[in-house]
Amino acid sequence: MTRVIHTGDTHIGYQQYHSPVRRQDFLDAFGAVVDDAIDGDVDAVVHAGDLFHDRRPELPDLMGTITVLRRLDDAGIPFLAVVGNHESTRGGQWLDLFERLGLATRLDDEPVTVGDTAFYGLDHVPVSRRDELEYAFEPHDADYAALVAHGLFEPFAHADWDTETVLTESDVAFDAMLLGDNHKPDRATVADTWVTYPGSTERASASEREGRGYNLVRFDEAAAAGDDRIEIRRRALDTREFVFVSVELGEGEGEARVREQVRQHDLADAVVLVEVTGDGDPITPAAVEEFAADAGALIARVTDRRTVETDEAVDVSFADPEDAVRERIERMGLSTAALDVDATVRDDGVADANVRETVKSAVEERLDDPGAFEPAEDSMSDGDESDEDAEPDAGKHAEPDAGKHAEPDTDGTHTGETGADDGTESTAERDESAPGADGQVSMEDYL
Ligand SMILES: [Mn+2]
Repeated sequence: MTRVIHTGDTHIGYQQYHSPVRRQDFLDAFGAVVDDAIDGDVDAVVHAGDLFHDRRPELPDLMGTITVLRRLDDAGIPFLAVVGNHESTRGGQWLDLFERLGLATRLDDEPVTVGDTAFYGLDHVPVSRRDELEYAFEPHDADYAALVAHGLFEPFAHADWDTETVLTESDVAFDAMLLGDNHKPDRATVADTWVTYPGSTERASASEREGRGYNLVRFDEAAAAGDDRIEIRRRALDTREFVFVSVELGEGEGEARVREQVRQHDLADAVVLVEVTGDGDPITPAAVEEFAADAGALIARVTDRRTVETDEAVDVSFADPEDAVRERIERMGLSTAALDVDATVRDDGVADANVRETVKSAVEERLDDPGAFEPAEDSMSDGDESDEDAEPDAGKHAEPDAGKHAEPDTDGTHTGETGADDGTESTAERDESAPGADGQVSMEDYL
C-alpha cells in the first residue's frame, strides 16, 4: 500500500494584486500541505508542477520553499515533482537545485518506486512540440504505476492534450495520472485509468471560486469498494478568504446600493471582489474599494462591467506581463526555431551581450532540420481566443482589475504582429522594456 499527497499549482512568489501578504499566502499554502503530509505520515508528496509562479522566483521565495522542503525531508518524506509551464526555464530547472540539495526528486521516464508504486514524470511540453513525444518509459516491477504530468488533459475543460493518446502510446500501463495545470480540482477515468487534478492551493485568479485543497491518493487493492485499486480523496485547505459580491444595479441605483451590498459581508482580512452589472448611475470604483478597505478588507477590487464594452475580459494585466507574453507565444504557432530565438532573447540566464551569439548558434544548430522552421501546425491562429474561459491560464491572470488597466492593444503590439521573421528584433525591444528584465540572479549562479 502506498499513500501519497498529490498537489500542484502552488505558484509560490505570486504577488497577487501586488500584495506582499498574498505572496506569503501562496508559500503558506505549500507549508500547510507539507504539515498535513507530516501529520498524516504519508509515503510521499507528489507535486505536479508550477511550484513557482515565475521562472525567476526571488530569493525569499526560494528560501521559504527550501525551509518547507527541509521540514518534509526531516520527516523522511520524499518530494517527487515535475516542472510546469510557469516555472520552466531553458536549461536547468529550480527543481534540479532542490534535487542537488537532497530535498526533491525530479520525476522523468525512469521509475521512482515508493512502497508498491512506481512514479514517472512528464514535464509540461508546449503544444507545438507534442508531436515529437514518444511517451517512452522504462519498465518497473512495482504493483502500481502513476504518471505525474503538467498540462491541460482530456476530459476536463480547456483541454488540449489527448489523455488516451498518452495512455495508449506509453510503454507503461498507468493506474493513475496525477496532474497539474488546470486549477480546478477534478477527477475522471480514461480507459480505466484514474485522471485527476488537485487544483491550485491558493486562488490564483478570481475565477477559482470553490475551496482549495489537494488529493490524498491510496494505491491499495483494499483501498476502495468495488474493483478500484486506487482511492482518491480530496482534502480541504484553509486559505485566504475571498468575498465575491455581485451587484446588479437597477434604474436610479448607484454607489449607495453597491456599498450596501458590500457591507453585508464579513470583510476582515479578505480579498473582496465586487462586480457591478445592470443599469443605474455611474460609480467610482476607487471609492468603493476604499470603503471596503476601511471595513477591514485586505484587498478590494471593483469591476464595473457596465463600462466595459463587451464581456470579453482582456486577458492581460500589468501584474503579469511576462505571463501574458508567454501564453500568447504558445498560441502563435511559432516554429521550433522561432521559439528558440524567443526563449534565448528573454532568458535572463543569457547576458545581453551574449544574446546575438547564442541566437546565432541556436539557429545554426537547427539548420539541418528544415522542420524546425515550419510553423507549428496544431496551434491556434491569432486572435480567435478572446473568451476569458478559453484557457484556464487566461482566467488565472485575468484579475478583476484587468479591465481597468489593460490596454486592448497590448496583445497585438507585443506579440500578435511579431512574425518569425522579425521576431528577434521586436522581442529584443520588448525585453528591454519589460519590467522584470532586471538581470536578477539566475539558477546557474546556484548550481
Ligand atoms: Mn498553474
